[in-house]
Amino acid sequence: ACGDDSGDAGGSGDDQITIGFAQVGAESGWRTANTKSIQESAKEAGVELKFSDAQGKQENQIKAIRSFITQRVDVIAFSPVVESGWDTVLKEAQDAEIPVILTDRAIDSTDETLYESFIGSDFVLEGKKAGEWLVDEYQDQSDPVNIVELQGTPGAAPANDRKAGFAEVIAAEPKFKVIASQTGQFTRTDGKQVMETFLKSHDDIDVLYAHNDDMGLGAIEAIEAAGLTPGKDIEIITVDAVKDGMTALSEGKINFIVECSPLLGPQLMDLAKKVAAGESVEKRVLTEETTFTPEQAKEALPERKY
Ligand code: GZL
Repeated sequence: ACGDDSGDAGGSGDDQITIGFAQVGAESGWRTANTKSIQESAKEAGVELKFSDAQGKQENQIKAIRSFITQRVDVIAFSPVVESGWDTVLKEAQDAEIPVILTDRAIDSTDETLYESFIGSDFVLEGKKAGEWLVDEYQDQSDPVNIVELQGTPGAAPANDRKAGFAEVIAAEPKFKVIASQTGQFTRTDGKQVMETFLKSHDDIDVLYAHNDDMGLGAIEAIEAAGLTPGKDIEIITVDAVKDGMTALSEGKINFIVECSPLLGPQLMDLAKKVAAGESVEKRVLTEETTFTPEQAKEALPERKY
């Protein structure tokens, strides 16, 4: 309620708080949907948002966090582009008594006092869901199943964990062989280029596992340019479930998508208000998400928000 003097830490006299948000960049459809969710939710929540785009560079995110400290924002939130290298700048935020919320991606720091909460998906589980679909899809085949993998940004939590979860599940069956695995930086352009090299060096690829839809969509262009049929000659599993990915899925060019929701804005605003008011919040907030087959994509597409 306006004017309630709940003794907010920092910030202006009334309820309105200011969040400094350091975004990864604009590398994928998922990322732009995530940015839109955060910006729209801030408006709806009456929160002042200072927003920075790091173009995928950790040093730019660190600079942005330092500028938010100087500006004395009430809360700092960010999606760490990679897992490591955050302790120093987060200690500076802690010393300035500005609480931090992690969104989307985690950090590998052992000092959990450096942030109040982490809201994002369980990327290992996402990798496992992809692996479980593959095990089921090939349960009647004993011949080797040759897999190529397009990894996300090197060092990023979703790349590390989606790889680990998938590998853990397919390790149960020796017929599954990852014959090539390389980063496509979560982008269509790189996904296409790397898939072209995979196709040049392997003529027996059965499956592509791409850590996000955008790399899978780039790979589809390379597969079609090579005269092969995506979804049939090479089965494709991706992660995210953004509109373009779901469209390709509904057309049978992708066979299975593991959803990773970018719509973290509303929950982030709730967390930030509580944290700014000095209330305790859950250390880990998991996002709701599911999986899609082509049939399910056809049904879901009309009301997809991103
Ligand atoms: C996952 C997010 C990843 C998406 C990619 O939460 O960090 O980064 O899967 C995005 O599309 O680039």
